[in-house]
Amino acid sequence: MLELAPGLIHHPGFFDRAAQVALVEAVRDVLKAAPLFTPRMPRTGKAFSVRMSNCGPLGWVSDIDGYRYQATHPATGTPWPPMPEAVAACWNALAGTALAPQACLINFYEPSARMGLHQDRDEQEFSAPVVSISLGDSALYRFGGTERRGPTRSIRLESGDVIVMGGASRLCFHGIDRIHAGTSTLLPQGGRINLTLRRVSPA
Ligand code: MD3
Ligand code: FE
Repeated sequence: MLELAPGLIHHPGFFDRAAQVALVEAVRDVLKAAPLFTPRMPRTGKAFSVRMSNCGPLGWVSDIDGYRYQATHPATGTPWPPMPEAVAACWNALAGTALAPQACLINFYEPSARMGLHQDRDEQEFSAPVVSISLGDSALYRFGGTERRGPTRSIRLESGDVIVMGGASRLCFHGIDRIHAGTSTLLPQGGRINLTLRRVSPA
């Protein structure tokens, strides 16, 4: 593992190929029950380039009314499917907290998708880290400090990597600048899946 900044830990190759294949299979099952939706920016309604779904008790959604966590899928109205065992096990191995994860956001990136620099601050509990799992094509991940205008660094995230953002890095700015299309054979149609695990509320 590599400490990129205080509390920002990179675990390259945490999941081996067989574990990645099993995770993709589990994500496909989740998406059958909770299909990908296109989130929209609050106020403007502009579509994100990333499509999303969730599993676990709570899911993160964004629409014209704002960002929030909710227990049901915005289109189907049904509860999010359970978090796959291997995803919860990753949190238990790396998060360093007794609090259980409540939300697993699934981000699907086509090669042209991006995620602008932002902070994750829609949670009511910041003592737990955010744990992020990368699958499929590699991505250029950018992170800075807790001020939007501060300096940033970039690293490449590969399929099977896990990033833990806790402590002093829990509220750091971060984003995905580009997807390196064709760099992984994990997803037959290409693209990238990111699973982001979060604790939303205090114990
Ligand atoms: C939180 N996702 O969903 S990894 C997001 O790869 C998000 O899809 C990106 O940012 C993705 O909110 C980046 C998750 C991540 C990375 C760094 C963080 C979350 C973080 C640093 C501080 C707090
Ligand atoms: Fe984020």
